[in-house]
Amino acid sequence: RQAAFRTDLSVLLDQVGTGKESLSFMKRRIRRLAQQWATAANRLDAKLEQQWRDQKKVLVHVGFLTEESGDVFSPKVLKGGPLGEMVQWADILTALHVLGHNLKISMSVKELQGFLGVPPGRGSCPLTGPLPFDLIYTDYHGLQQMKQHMGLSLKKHKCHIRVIDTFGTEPAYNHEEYATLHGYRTNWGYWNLNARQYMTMFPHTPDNSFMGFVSEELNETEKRSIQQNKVNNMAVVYGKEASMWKQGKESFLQILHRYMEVHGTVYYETQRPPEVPAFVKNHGLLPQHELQQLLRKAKLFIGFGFPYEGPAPLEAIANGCIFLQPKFNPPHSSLNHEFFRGKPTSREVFSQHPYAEQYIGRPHVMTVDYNNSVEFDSAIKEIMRTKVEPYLPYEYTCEGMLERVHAYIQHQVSVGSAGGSRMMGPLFVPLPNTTALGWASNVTAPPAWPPLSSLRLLVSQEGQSCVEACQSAGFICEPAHFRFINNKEALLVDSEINHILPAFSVVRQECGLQREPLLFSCAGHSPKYRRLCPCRDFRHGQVALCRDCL
Ligand code: U2F
Repeated sequence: RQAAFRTDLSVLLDQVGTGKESLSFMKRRIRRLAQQWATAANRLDAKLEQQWRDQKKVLVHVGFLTEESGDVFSPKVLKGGPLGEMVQWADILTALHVLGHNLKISMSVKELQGFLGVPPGRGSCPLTGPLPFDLIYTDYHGLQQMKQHMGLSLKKHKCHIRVIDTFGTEPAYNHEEYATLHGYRTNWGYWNLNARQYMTMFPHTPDNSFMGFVSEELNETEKRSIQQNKVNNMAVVYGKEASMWKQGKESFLQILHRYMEVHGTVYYETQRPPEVPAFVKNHGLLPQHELQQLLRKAKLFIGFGFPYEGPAPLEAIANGCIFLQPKFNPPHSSLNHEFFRGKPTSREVFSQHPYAEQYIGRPHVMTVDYNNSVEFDSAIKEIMRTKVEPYLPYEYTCEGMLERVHAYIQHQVSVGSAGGSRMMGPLFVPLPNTTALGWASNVTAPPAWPPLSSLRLLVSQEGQSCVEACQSAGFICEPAHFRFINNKEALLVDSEINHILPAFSVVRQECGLQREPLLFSCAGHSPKYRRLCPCRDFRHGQVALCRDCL
């Protein structure tokens, strides 16, 4: 069946259910953005020009909100706890609904069992027969629950699963045997999925797929009125929980206060949190739409280093604020920071919000060393002088998210229908007969996605990862292309260039190919190797898609 765009969200709102603050938060958000989604749906509909879109049977099982996983998030929704994940799930649900798929939503193990056809009370009874869904979106908690309740058949149906994973999972952590042998085993990783089945909040780990979320887009009239009403000396602090204001913040807050009126949205019960200095005008935790109003007036949104990689800076920038954030030197990672410890990634985070730094940058984003009071002081002065327009990258608009999710659903899956057991697309296809120059024309079915025309072959420096090598050349690493370059012919492309695998060992003067497709990794690097990197082009404002990807 062909999927048809939906602009009415009432069925979705009914499906989300009631009884928890997290669900109410998500529903408020869905309602508030309904008009934006409808406009975006109409625009994308026109852009796709009648392109056929399969209607998929989709199950969304939100593991972290199930009672069985402890659901620590719901009780904190109104108390300054994390909301980023709920923002993202609300948007994923809306995108799937708007794209016209046949959607089922589960927020408990019981519902999961019901949808999967597992008889209640027979927890370990494996699902028999075909899987009633083409795609299942879940998270690490949900994956664990599915393992318990689907037993062995999870393995068989694994290719239909997508795992929403904020900070990302690198291939070395995902491959069970490799992770166990080489010290990459964590509580979360080692599911032996194709790394592209993990979907992240920001495009920070190209080995995974970038799912994202949305932020409100302003029309021209709103943009103009915001610019007219900006209060040049008004700053809002990024941090809704008192603990984010702890220790070491006084010195730069004092500097900031010399120039600006400082506002906060810190949750409190009855008394003002002692961590928040008296000169700060604290509004308490605000509902999302009131926060937007505050950001419309403010000139500066200032980060204290935590939370990492949340949605709020994008909202601030979209409302015409400049986002000021601390540089991390040395970078934070699972090796040196409690928050990242045990997460299945070695990614180094060089500032509070690397996406804002790398993809947006000045004048909207300033990343400075907060320990250097001179640098900090001059950043504040510069911010007060600078005029900026509200800005939202296309990939964070409703249309951008719909476009991306549409492309994944239609192209990233193998053609298999519900019940099929083929592994997800490209990695498991036999290598085409490639030659140095002719590989684009010699490809046999099924067609590659992203298409091979997007491939740009590069050799990294010693110690450099393919993430960095591609980035420095203005491209993005594309793990789906590894299979085309992991062969002798590709290495012969330039036998002169002394080429983790495929790569060239500088010491041994030897090339090495990769035998385990699950270990193709954009992130890998080693001082002893120069890597062969499959980069690709990307659309301006939509890094998940190559030029010919739609
Ligand atoms: C991130 O989670 P957070 O919830 O801490 O992320 P924030 O950027 O603070 O914002 C989440 C939403 O909270 C809303 C705001 C954002 O959309 O509009 N909000 C609000 O409604 N009222 C207020 O007064 C202030 C904010 C990240 F997203 C998670 O993945 C991480 O786990 C977490 C820790 O790094 O950080």
